[in-house]
Amino acid sequence: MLLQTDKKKIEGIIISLPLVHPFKTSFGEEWEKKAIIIRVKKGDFVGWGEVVASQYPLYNEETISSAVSALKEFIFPLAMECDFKPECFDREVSIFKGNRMAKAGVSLALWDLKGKMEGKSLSSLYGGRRKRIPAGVSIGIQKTVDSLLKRISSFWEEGYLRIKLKIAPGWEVQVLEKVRETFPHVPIGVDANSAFTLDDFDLLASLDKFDLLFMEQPLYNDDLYFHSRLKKKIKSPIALDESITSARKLEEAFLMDSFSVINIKVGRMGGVREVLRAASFGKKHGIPFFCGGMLETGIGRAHNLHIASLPPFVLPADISQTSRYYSEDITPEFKFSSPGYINVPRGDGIGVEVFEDRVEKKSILRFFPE
Ligand code: OSB
Ligand code: MG
Repeated sequence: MLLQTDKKKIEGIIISLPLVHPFKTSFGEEWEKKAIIIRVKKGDFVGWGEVVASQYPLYNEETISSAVSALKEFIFPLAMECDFKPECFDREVSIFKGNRMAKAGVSLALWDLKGKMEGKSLSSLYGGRRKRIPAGVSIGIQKTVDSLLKRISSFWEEGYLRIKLKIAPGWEVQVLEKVRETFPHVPIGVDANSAFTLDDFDLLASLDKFDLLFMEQPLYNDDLYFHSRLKKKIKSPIALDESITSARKLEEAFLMDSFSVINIKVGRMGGVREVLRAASFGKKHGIPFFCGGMLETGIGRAHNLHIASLPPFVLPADISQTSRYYSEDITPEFKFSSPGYINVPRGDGIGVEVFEDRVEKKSILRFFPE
């Protein structure tokens, strides 16, 4: 029987933050970011995590509400049984299928707690090397090509090292033609968020002429095999995002020759252990990684910076300055330390302060273990 006071030591807080600019992908448009912030307490120490599920199951199958029920019913109780030890949690939680974003939010909070209790940064706990992370930016679909060109130009001037453009059927060839006309040398990748099909191989091959850094998840969100078929037909390097839901999937995709580079997101992969496994596989086989993003608040972004410090993360990340996302975040602002680079925070755990008053102010629901 759990004591009521113990149940208060782990909680989820749903917050909502308005985005500075709406973010439109092949699957939908977001005007505000809803996130589930995880807070765990042990003694005087507090650990923070973030669940990156969205309101609707458009990126993957999880949602904010599916995550809330998974957290309350079985993920929080498991974290308590593990006495908030992240190694125990990451190992035991794997008996539960799916619900990876919900699991990852707690995994991250427990790793932050451990870092703070041991006086170590997450980067050092994970075996990270990099002190600063090369930064890219991901630009959504705009109302007009002109406004897209303006956005590219302003981010490029700010110093981002590469630009990722969201594409979708009808927002590809003609748009990229204009983009390349205006910016012949800017390093550009594209992300389709699984919007194309087997009927589109010729269309996707016609993007070869735009000299793309990568083409991210052009096909089905759970697919490895057809991406390997597509890879033989196009020159743009394929990046996988949605399909890589575990270290084992990464290995399968590698054996199938389905990709050239990988977008790693801890939420999509269910927690820190899975990312560390993927990183050791990536290191062994020389796979280039970049750290992806889900428009995280400062908490998730700090976690991503630590992850991106691991050896295989050689490519510019989808980790941008705070100003690109929020006018008022729940941590201090992330800014370039020199153009195109964001430092890995150096304090214990995530290494950044969390403004608890802002978390309170933005919160729309709080919940505890059931
Ligand atoms: O596919 O990488 C994606 C944001 C929400 C959902 C999916 C994706 C993205 C991004 C944003 O591309 C990257 C960022 O956080 O800056
Ligand atoms: Mg993506």
